[in-house]
Amino acid sequence: MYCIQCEQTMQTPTSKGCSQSQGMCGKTAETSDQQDLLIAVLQGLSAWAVRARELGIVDAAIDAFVPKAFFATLTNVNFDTQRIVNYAREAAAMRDELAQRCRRIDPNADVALPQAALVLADSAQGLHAQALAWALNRDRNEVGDEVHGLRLLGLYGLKGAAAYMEHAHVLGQQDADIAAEFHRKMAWFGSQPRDLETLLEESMNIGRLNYSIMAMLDHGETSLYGNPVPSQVNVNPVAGKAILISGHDLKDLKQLLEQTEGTGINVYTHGEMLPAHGYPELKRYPHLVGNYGSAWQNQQKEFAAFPGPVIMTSNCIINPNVGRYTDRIYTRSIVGWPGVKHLTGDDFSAVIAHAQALPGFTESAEPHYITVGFGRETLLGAADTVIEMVAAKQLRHVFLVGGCDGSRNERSYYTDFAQQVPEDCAVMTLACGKFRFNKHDFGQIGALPRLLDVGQCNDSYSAIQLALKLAEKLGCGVNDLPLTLVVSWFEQKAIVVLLTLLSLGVRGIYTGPTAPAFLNEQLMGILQQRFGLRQIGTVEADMAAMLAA
Ligand code: FS2
Ligand code: SF4
Repeated sequence: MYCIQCEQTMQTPTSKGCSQSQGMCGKTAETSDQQDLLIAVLQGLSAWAVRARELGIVDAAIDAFVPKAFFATLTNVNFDTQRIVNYAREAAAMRDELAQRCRRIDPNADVALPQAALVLADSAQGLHAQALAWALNRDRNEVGDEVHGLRLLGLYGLKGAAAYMEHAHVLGQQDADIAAEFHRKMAWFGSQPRDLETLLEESMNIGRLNYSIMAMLDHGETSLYGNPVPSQVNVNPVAGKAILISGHDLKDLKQLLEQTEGTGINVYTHGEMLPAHGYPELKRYPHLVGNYGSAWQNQQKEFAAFPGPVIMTSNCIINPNVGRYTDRIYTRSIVGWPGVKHLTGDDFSAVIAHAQALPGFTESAEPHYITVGFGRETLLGAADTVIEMVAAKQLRHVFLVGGCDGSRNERSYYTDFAQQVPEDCAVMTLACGKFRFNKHDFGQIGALPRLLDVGQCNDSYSAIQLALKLAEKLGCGVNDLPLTLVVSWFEQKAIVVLLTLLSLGVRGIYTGPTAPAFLNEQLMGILQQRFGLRQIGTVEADMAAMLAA
């Protein structure tokens, strides 16, 4: 096992990366190894998808399958080895069928990438041997840490982009040009490139590609569910039967709301599903009663205490056996945990029946409201107000404080930071990192709330749109705005969002609490030198430096 993809990876003074029998997240060596093999097979399939396009063959099913299966290898998504192996077999079958179609047009059609000729073994032993041969660190000693780390920056960035492609696809959004570029990147990173400059440039290209993907996802969400509007959300329980839904997939929530209508069951959002309360087509259901709990790393306590079934629509799932709710949690789509019921299709009746059989909340708690829904349209609509407030010296600075949450104690930096933001400054936030401070009352600044919840991690697209709009209206660059990004790392969606920001020329981003291990010292040095990327220090010193800049 060799997995180094997230911020919580095991680190000792002498070695970095989860490399024993199980990773910090609970992923077994067997699952991890099979995920490496799946990546190799997907790279081979993508190489054929690139070749097929040259022959005029564009296969929408393959364009959807590759990112979806790749998504299953992200942190905290799929821990079920058999499902990973099934994806690999499906990919190999698609690849062989596509090769045949190509050869019907050009009998000599072929691709050079070795992964394209990978024939999966029939036995578990054979698959294990193949997985070791295709381990992501297979030539690390030969190429050195810098090249290896840069390859992983691209590969993990591509994983994040794949996740957003799948989220968009679920909402009916697919783009043949985006898919073509995605396949090219998959195949290219599969070719074990070694040139540092090209690797860095291709990582930036993945960032640019992801900008288009996030735009496509934004279009999918807003065309189906409307533009988010500022909305109050109760974060305390309401008496009655209850279902909790987590992850990023708004379509699952919509279907659940339709099917629970009139049943007396209350639906609660959890984690990255919180922004759903701002979408007109979702918030109109009165039985979407509120948000429960906080970020993913607290789920073992929070799900254990929830008196109804739980649905995980995407990342981040962690071991349900610890909190003893394995019989009460359901996975969807790419999510998997061995022994957990997996729901396919559009029918949630099993979860609904389960909720009816469980006690639900016996009494309501005093409501506590927070505000969400500062999506793209709302933010752009506030651009003139922001400019006027800055000109009148009423608004000094905006801090975007957000990103992924995690378990390290050092993450209290983000709570302290948000709470110490001066009264004449505002905080924009997004993704699950917001749960560190989003129940705190930040009050108002003029006509604006001082805390603006922009949405999920992918809604960084909305924050980027606001920054671009402000820069355009003021006739300056994004880096000249009184705006600082203070983001927290965890998994691969954060990596690709960072690549997007860097590719758009955003400089001086503060990151923390610790970099994922693949971003070794040399790589961080490169990113610091080229993009002014900074590591967080103390709240007081960082805040002073940001305001002075
Ligand atoms: Fe949080 Fe986990 Fe959003 Fe990440 S719920 S760390 O996957 O994607 O943000
Ligand atoms: Fe370790 Fe993170 Fe990989 Fe899990 S996803 S095995 S915690 S590096």
